[in-house]
Amino acid sequence: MRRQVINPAWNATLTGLRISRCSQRNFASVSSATPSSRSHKIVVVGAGTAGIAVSHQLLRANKFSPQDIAIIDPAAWHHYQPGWTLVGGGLKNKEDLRRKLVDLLDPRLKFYNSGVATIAPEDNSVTLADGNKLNYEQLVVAPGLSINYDGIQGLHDALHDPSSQVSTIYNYDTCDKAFLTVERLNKGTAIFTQPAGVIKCAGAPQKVMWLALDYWKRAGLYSPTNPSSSAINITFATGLPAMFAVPKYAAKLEELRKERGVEGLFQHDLVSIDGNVATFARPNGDAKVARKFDLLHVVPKMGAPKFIKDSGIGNEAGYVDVDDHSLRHKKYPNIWSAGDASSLPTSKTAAAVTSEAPVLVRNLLQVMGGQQPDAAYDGYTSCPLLTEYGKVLLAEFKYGGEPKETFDDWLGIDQVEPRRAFYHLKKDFFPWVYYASMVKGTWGGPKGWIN
Ligand code: UQ1
Repeated sequence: MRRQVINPAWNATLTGLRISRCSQRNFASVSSATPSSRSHKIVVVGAGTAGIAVSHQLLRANKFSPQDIAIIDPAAWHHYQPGWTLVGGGLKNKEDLRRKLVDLLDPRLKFYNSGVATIAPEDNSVTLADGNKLNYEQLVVAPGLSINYDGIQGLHDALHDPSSQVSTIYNYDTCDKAFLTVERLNKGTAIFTQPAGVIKCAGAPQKVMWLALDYWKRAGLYSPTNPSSSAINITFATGLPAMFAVPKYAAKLEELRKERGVEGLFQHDLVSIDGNVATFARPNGDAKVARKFDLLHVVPKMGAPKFIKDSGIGNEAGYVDVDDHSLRHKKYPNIWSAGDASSLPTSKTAAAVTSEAPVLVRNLLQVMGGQQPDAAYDGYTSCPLLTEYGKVLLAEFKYGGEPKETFDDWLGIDQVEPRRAFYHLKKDFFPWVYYASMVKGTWGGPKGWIN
């Protein structure tokens, strides 16, 4: 394990972030410097998947001069986070999935490598962590999610202990530890958790498990047809009531779970780790359940960065309160949001951003041109769910949990069946097209190349 370097700026966050200096972007710290004030036509908060795609799609409209658009992000690195499940399965090196953020940004963008202290929507301004103030005509808020490592007692220390069998793929620093723990296990109980509540990429918690299962199967340590006499036994413990939120895919994944002898603990929400004991909360005040483990893959709790709610632009749950279809703020018509920190009631993925960004950009440009915005997002999102080495179930759906399958529409292929072609999309094509096109504003997901 690499030594952890703790970013002192994080001390100011209330979310309890204490893990990676680069995979998490801290937007809520304040430091002192000589404050100044600048104006931009558009300010974009966040240079993750949504912020960077939106910024570059805006530039490609050829309506802006250099520095008309500003982008704010405190991070040094930009990560292809969908690849971290592949790192957890030993299929990729995490170093290959990141780029220096500054190298991805078009020089026509004004880059503020800083966090955000607060947004003042009535004043059309953003105050940066370094005290500088930016005025905007239009604001795009896309800071992503914060991970609350302190939401599970004992998690922080267990993750940082190189000898522990506790890991998570939801972090640059520990995504490779996940595979080490899988390789190291030769007998006992492996538990894979998923919290109650919203996380990014809701399928990832079980992707890691399916790959680990396949790894142990190939190593002769797990027999799906005879789990009770296998050296390793496997449990999926989720805070949710089913394997997946969309009934079509949930049914298939439940079938796989049973077929493969994986124990399912539903509505079991991990709350603490103490040595080799994991404790789960149950609904309705039922007694907590404690389980011994020899390997624990944890998915921490997540939420929107606190400055969103503090700035008065969040909904009850703290996400940027935008219209489900126009992506325009419900109260402030010159504020927009896409990506994980938005209130859009869909599964939070990079695939969702492929459909959200063009809608946001079109509507924002129409509003700037004095027109009515006419583009509507239908909730499209996708989860390329690794079910074993070499196979992916390509879940694609829209609002209402209704399947919207690209290859069914196109070729009549039912995507509920795990396939090798989808595996190569996930492992080879998406990581490539992401850096070759998506971050440049030229990838429209199921629509193919755009702009
Ligand atoms: C996609 O465009 C994309 O972006 C690179 C992904 O990576 C995170 C995806 O997982 C998916 C599913 C898409 C959607 C594109 C197609 C062709 C189905």
